Amino acid sequence: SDYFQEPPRHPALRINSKEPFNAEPPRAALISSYVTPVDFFYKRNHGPIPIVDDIERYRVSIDGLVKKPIHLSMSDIRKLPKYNVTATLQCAGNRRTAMSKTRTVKGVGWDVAALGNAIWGGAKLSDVLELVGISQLTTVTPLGGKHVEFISVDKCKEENGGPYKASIPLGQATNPEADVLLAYEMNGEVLNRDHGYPLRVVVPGVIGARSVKWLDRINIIQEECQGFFMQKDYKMFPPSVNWDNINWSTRRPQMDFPVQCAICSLDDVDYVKQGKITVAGYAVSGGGRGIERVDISVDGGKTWVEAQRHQKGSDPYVSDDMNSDKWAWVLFKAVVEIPGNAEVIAKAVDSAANVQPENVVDIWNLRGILNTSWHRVRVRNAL
Ligand code: MTE
Ligand code: MO
Repeated sequence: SDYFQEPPRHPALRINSKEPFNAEPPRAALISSYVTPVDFFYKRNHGPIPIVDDIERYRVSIDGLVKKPIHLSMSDIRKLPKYNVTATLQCAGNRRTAMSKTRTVKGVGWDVAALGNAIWGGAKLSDVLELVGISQLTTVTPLGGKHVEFISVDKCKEENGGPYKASIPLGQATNPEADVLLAYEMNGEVLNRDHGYPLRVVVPGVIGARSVKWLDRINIIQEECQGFFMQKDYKMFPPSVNWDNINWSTRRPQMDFPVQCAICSLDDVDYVKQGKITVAGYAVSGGGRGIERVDISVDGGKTWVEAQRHQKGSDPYVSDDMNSDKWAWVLFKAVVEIPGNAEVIAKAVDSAANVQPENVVDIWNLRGILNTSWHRVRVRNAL
């Protein structure tokens, strides 16, 4: 097989697919820290992990609709101002297994942990693009470039053995406030092979699929990337669309992540002693929208209490500027009285007052993406 040089991985990861390697941490491990340790950060791949071993000769080319294409070495990139951005990366397929239970969907199954929160260190894409004469906040180049395509060195089936690729609009790429990074560090360590060594893109607030790992080339193009993962995948279709009537061109590639949350202190069905229990989990939204509120119900949604939220330390922090890391999740916690057998629900509200949809059937889609429905778990009385 092509999978004989995979890196070592933490044995606690739950493997959803071996080749390509797709795995997530157990729920409780996921929320044990605000910054997710690299070992416990979900791994989402579409092919074997490539090996970039000659770092001296590694170059990222920047070309396409630019006047003077360039090649950047890692030391060229490290010379640019370094930024540390705390951002949650979430796969669009997070919580797919639960969506599949209402009606079958196509795709790798995931529980609720296909996401992680890391401190990404690297150069801002807006600074990098200035090196080819594209200034900040440019939305179209003189040569007609409107999109920035990221092309990897990996090889995947979906691209017929070609590299993984994706694009974002030029206006986002050249906006320093959008914090799009070419990252070479994760949590202060050199980025490891699983997460894109030596260099990956991090597009905060956007589905993980656009954060291309093992970057090879940045291509300035007129139309958005025509690759498989932009045009034939990662699009949100209505429940009426099936594999017989699908027309991919009718939908835009998904970019921003909608508001999401999940309980991680309990399994889908869990046995607890009657009395007070702690309901804890994460909440996160896309586009830099913070989390305004997390509501918890222990009676199937009849009544609600508000959870405490925090970022960084363990202290609850609920002032106006609580989303000090605007691209990052918040962890939440509520101590609730369990009446007996019960359905425990969490739902989040973001800073734009977006609320999660109540039922998964209403947002069912054939690729099983963006299951952001209210997160429901069942508790039973333990004797
Ligand atoms: N980049 C490349 N080159 N190849 C890939 O398969 N997967 C994407 C994205 N970037 C992928 C990629 C998807 S779908 C997600 S969710 C994230 O990487 C996962 O990043 P992680 O493995 O670092 O968690
Ligand atoms: Mo993903």
